[in-house]
Amino acid sequence: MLEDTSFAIHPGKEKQKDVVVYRDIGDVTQYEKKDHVYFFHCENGMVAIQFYTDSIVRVTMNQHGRPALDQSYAVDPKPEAVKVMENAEAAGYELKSSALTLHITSRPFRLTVLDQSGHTLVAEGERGMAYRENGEVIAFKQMEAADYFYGFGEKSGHLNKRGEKLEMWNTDVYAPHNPETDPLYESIPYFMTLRNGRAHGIFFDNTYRTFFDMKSETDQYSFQAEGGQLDYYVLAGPKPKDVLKQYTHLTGRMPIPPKWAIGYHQSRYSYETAEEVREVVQHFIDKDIPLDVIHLDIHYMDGYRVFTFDKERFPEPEKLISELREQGVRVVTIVDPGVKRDAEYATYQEGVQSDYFCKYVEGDIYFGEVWPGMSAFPDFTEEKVREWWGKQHSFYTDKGIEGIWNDMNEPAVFNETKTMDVEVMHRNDGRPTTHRELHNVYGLLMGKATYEGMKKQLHGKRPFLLTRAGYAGVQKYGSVWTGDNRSFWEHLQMSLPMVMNLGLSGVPFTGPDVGGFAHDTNPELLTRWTQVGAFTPYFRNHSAIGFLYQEPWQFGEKYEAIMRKYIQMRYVWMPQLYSLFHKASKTGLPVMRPLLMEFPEDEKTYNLNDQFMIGDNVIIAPILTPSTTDRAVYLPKGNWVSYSTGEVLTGGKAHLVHAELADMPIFIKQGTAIMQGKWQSNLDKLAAEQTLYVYPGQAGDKYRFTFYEDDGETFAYETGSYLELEIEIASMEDTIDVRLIDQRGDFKPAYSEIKVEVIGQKAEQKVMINGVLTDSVHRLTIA
Ligand code: MIG
Repeated sequence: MLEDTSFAIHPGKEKQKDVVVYRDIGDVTQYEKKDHVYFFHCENGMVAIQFYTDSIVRVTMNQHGRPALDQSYAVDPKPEAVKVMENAEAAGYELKSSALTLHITSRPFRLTVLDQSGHTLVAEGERGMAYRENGEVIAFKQMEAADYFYGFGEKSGHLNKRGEKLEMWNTDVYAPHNPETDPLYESIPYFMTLRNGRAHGIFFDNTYRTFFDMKSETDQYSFQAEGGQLDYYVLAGPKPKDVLKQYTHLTGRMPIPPKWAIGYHQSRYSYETAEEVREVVQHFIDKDIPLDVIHLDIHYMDGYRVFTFDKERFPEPEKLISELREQGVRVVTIVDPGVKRDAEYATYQEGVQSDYFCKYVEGDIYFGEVWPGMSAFPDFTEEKVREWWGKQHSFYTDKGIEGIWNDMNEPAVFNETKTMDVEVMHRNDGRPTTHRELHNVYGLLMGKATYEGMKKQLHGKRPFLLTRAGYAGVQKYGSVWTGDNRSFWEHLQMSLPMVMNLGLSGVPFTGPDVGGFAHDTNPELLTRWTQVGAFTPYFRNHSAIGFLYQEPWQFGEKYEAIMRKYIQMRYVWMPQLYSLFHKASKTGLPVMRPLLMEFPEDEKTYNLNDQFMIGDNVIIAPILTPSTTDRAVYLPKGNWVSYSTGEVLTGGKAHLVHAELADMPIFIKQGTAIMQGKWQSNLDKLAAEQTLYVYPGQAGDKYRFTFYEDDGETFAYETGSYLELEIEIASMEDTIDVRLIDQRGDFKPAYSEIKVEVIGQKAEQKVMINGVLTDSVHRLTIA
């Protein structure tokens, strides 16, 4: 390939510069308020401003006419009734809610958004909102020297995206993911800016191909789309956590997953027969390695036809599934969107006869080549198609399956463009529009169809969905794995900022293929990766056809023992993790977070890529390079206790810590507590005992957290069947006071009390439980 040689930079190849002329929205000619929306008629179009809440304002520019305000694929809630003070001055307008102030100048239209204390959040300079004759829309915003940028969904590279230009166009990328590999499978056109400890967000709700440019200019950034409206929301912050709450108020929050989905998953492309599957599961049982889920990749199907099982490789799927279930293991099956063109295949017949497939405007079905050969693609932009697709899943639920894995839903097609023809015309519930506009929501809508269908058919049980492609709001339907990574140490390293930025983008349940998908893994990499996996929200080991098998026992007893320890540790930490998943479902706050989320005042955390937090008090600092047993760990202010040695390290600086292969550095903040269970066995994963580990702090430290528990698999929590314990730890000179401040919900767990263990109790300190001094054994009794 000439393109892979220096020919690619041949001087004669340099293209002529494109002539790019942006037309500014221009001067305000008329101002009008209608149904709580402020409309600014301008020379070259119209801008609508609408408050969603006190701290969320939406700005929509349409160069053709009145902005459409009801066509979002991501935002469900309606605007609240926000009290806005309006003020029209000679030079412009002021709109003010309790949290946001908007200054608008009218010649030309320029917008500045400030927070309630007068800090500028988003400002326009010489350039503001504009468009091109080809339909592109763009917003230029001023960039300050102190700005750091996060979010943007699923991106390779580092945590802070300043200095980068990013693209959103859902793409199947098998080629090795590099720092420059962009775009990938998910499009989340959203980011958070952190500036001097204060954060705000922008959600650019546009489904076309979009670009975010924090690179080309030093004092200005821009976001742009190939078409559609310039439609964006400014989120006031002021803390990173506030921004997350605001963003997920708009785009929704993850429903609490079934507990089993938070456990360990084993996958392979593919376990090819029922015997092989049984054998793999049996190994886990025999070796006492925890396993909640085994995945069936494409080989389970009959000729890659979705909603079928191969009769020879998987002759009695119900039997297999129920037997595995008795061993404590569930099956998740892959489902791709492509439906094989086969006149004798029921799903295809039905799709054609009922007109469910994507078509060209002329009426011909679009066919693309994927695994099954020529295939048609359901038009998920239609409600009736989503319902039909959802119903097909009774094929799986009838056999005892509760989880589905959506792959190739960018959609990926084997051709030059890697996807569907952008001229395909989606019917889109009566507002026909091309694939060019809706490409980025195809996977989201497939996920919605699948999740909602599964939910109906599971009669009260929680479904689990794993999806590769998505758009803003994907968290409402599924968890996301980061696609086809490789067994490189660099990919282990890159997975940390990637998962953290996904968390900052509202998607809390994500993780990479542990061990690496393509390429041969090696024992040390797999071991280190499994240690990290035990603490990433989604934990699945998966590998590709043609490469080494990488189940935890594949490389001998030494490595197996360490992986067993860490996979079991996942279950020891389950009460803590499950409480954090619950919190994420309520607030949008991610389970796995960058340190900047908890320490936004500490600049040292702003681009910390090789450490992360679980909740607000635990720092994980994994080893991410080969033959390494020491690493630097940055600990923010406070004192931090090593989980494995009990050693106390002072924060506000970096430390050199030691960790043999059998160990991964974990630190718990003094003055806080964590909740732990016990690993029982694959047959019985519910810990009968819970322990609250208290790490006393300085006199005067107080820490409050909520422990959450429920049945782990139904929606009964929606009607009160849960247990929430509000626990407070107060550290004092001579006492450590552990208090149950509040208990909510009527779920009765298997245990009736929680053991309390104090780590690092001083000789002069006594322990009080609910105000009563206790001796050696401490217990919190559940009412
Ligand atoms: O490109 O179904 O990312 O996890 O094993 C192959 C086979 C299609 C891509 C997914 C990968 C999966 C594989 N799929």
